[in-house]
Amino acid sequence: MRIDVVTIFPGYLAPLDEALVGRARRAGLLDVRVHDLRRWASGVHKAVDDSPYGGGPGMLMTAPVWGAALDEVTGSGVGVPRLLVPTPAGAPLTQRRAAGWASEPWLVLACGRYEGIDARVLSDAARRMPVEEVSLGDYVLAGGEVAALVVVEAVSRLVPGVLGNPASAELDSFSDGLLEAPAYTRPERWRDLDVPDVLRGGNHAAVDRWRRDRSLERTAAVRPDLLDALVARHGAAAFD
Ligand code: 6GU
Repeated sequence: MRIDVVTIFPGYLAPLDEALVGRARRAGLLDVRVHDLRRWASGVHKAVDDSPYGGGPGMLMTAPVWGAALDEVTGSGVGVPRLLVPTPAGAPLTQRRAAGWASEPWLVLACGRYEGIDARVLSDAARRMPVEEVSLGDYVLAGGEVAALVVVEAVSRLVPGVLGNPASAELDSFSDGLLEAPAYTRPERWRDLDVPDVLRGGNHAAVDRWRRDRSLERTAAVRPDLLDALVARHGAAAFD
């Protein structure tokens, strides 16, 4: 899978050299390319922003700069990519959306800064490729770069071969609509705290039941909205 990221702060994407994503890139499973938007800016100042029509605070990133960048980047491969634009005005990032994007051959992430990007950039891109605006949640970041890191990591671990053990993706929080149960490893006793007996007993049905109960308990405590959604979808059968 190919992923291009366009940003005025390419250094912000340095973590993509590390850990799971870094390893997947070196293994040839992911082709990640980070581009400096200023390459497509002109004039001595290489400006990428201007004040908004209609007034208001802050600056907007301009259409000519983003247009030139996206023309070149999205035209540099086989077929057309899906364009993802991180913005607090986007649809919430979910495991379902990440899983959908993980089966795409090519994603391009356009990172905005300041008050965002001239709206015509996405209108124009949408004439040639699928475009989605995506948000991490209900709070405001200074720009799309951190969100791009989040999207790349959430998607990458669902690309076949990237995770050592593909079963770990299935056991994740959210894949069954519940948060994961607490987990333990050696030593059996640590600072007078013991690993729950049931996990050491070898009764797999009992372990499954215990984990399901702790999942429900934890979800009810911190994410009751997820339980409501599960009941709306499956009714009482959700808890069988
Ligand atoms: Cl994707 N971008 C920005 N700038 N702020 C955010 C966000 C994205 N998601 C939540 N807050």
